This record gives sequence, structure tokens and C-alpha cells, in this order.
Amino acid sequence: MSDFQNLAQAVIGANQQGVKEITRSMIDGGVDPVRIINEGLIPGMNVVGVRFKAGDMFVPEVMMSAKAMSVGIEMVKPLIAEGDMPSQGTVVMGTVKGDLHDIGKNLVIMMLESAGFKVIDLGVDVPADTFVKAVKEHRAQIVGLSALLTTTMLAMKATLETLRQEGVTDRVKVIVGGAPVSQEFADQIGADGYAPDAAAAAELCRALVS
Ligand code: B12
Repeated sequence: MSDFQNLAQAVIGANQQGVKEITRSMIDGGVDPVRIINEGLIPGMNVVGVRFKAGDMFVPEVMMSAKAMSVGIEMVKPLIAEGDMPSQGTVVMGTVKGDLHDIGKNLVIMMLESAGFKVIDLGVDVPADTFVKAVKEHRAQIVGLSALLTTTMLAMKATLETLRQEGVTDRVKVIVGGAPVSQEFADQIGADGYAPDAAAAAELCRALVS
């Protein structure tokens, strides 16, 4: 098995020590940190997702895998954010009300930071008003909404409506994402953009501010 496969396997097995050791040896071996994430850590978490869906893994195990994944992420993060890139602008990011998933959002944040954006992370279960306040306070150019549940896609729509009512959408672009979200849904609710993954999210933000 390749290092990438071993790393994915360690995430699947919630083997924090394994993730730590393999990630360390890959970093020391000069492997591109973005590849460590995209070809090792994320594929591992994807398998966890499939098994969870099939009922072969349960919530506590999924959380342990998520924890193992974040051990690796924390190790590569400083390497990606390295280099004093000029700020491209400010992005406010959060997972919408009722939704506690944040692994994907955190990955998007990491990619945005590495692309030179300043990111204000509002965390999870974020009420619409908090987004409004943060955009005003930080003079953000972009707001990113994340949702992982079909039920909280409705909260995403409601959040966008609040941003519109408060006049915030006149000066910021709203982008949306998360596993159940699609370009079609983004168009339907009138978002300015959608991206299927963290790398595409960084591209999207670059395009929106240029
Ligand atoms: C990990 C996980 C959990 C963890 C979350 C831990 C955490 N800190 O995030 C825990 C165990 C807590 C959890 C809880 C629940 N979960 Co859950 N969970 C998952 C799982 C397995 C993986 C999600 C994940 O992290 N994926 C990896 C990341 C990297 O991918 P991602 O989030 O999609 O993000 C990427 C893109 O979507 C995009 N992106 C994400 N956000 C944004 C934002 C913007 C602006 C942009 C541009 C892009 C973008 O970029 C990211 C990086 O590439 C998924 C299954 C799946 N395959 O999605 C189920 C899943 C999302 N959960 C599900 C469910 C049902 C639940 C619970 C209701 C379970 C329960 N009965 O208690 C609760 C809900 C809690 C709540 N109120 O939120 C369902 C949702 C079903 C549905 N259609 O609504 C899923 C799909 C599993 C399933 N098939 O049943 N879950």
C-alpha cells in the first residue's frame, strides 16, 4: 500500500497515532501538504461516509475517525498557510443553524487561508443574525454557508433571505456548499456561487473578488 492509502486506512480505523506518524513521515519526505489532504485524509473520510451510510459504522466511530483526520489536518495546516500572501479579501464562514457538521467547512477555510483570504470562522449552528453582524463588523466581501443535512438546506435558504432583507447582499457575495448542496439549489435560492469541494471553493472566491 502507498503512504496515501496507509493514511486513508488510519483515518478509517480512527488510528490517531497512525495518522500522526504517517503524516509526519510524509511531511519529512517532502510530500505536498495539499496532496496529503486530498489523496490521503479526505479519501479516508469518504470511505467512512460510505460505511456510515450503509450502517456499517456508527456515530461514535465516525467522530473518532473525524478526530483522527483532524490530527493530520492540524499537522499540515501550518505548511499550507505558510508564506506571506497578500490578503485577497475577507470571508465570513459558518455552518447554518441546526447543523453541527464542520469538517468540510474547516477544510474550505484552510484552503481559503492558503489562497490568501482572511477568514472569520463563526463555527457551527450559526443563526442568520450572527452572519449579518459578522459581515458588517468585518467588512467581508464574501459569506460562505455550509450545510450537510437536507433539513438544514432550508436554514441556508432562510439565512440568505435574512441577509437580503438586511441589505447585506448588496455588498457581499454569498456562496454555498456541503454534500447535499448543488449548483441547481444555489441558483434556486439565489446564491452567488456554489463549489463542490474546498479547492473549487478557493477558485470560486478568487473569481468573485477579482
Ligand atoms: C462526519 C459526519 C458526522 C459527524 C460530524 C462531525 C463534525 N465535526 O463535522 C457527526 C457524527 C457529529 C454527525 C452527526 C449527524 N449526522 Co452526519 N455525517 C458525517 C459524514 C459521515 C461525513 C461528513 C464529512 O465531514 N465529510 C467530509 C467533508 C470533507 O466533506 P463535506 O462536508 O461534504 O465538505 C466538502 C464539500 O461539501 C465542500 N463544502 C462544505 N461546506 C462548504 C461551504 C461552502 C461555502 C463551499 C463553497 C463548499 C463547502 O467542501 C468540503 C471540502 O471538500 C456524512 C456522510 C457524508 N458522506 O457526507 C454524514 C451525514 C452528513 N450525516 C447525516 C446525519 C443524518 C447526521 C445526524 C442527523 C445523525 C444522527 N441521527 O444523529 C447528526 C446531525 C447532527 C447535526 N445537527 O448536525 C446524514 C445526512 C442525511 C441527510 N440527507 O440529511 C449524512 C449524509 C450520512 C447519511 N448518509 O446518513 N455526522
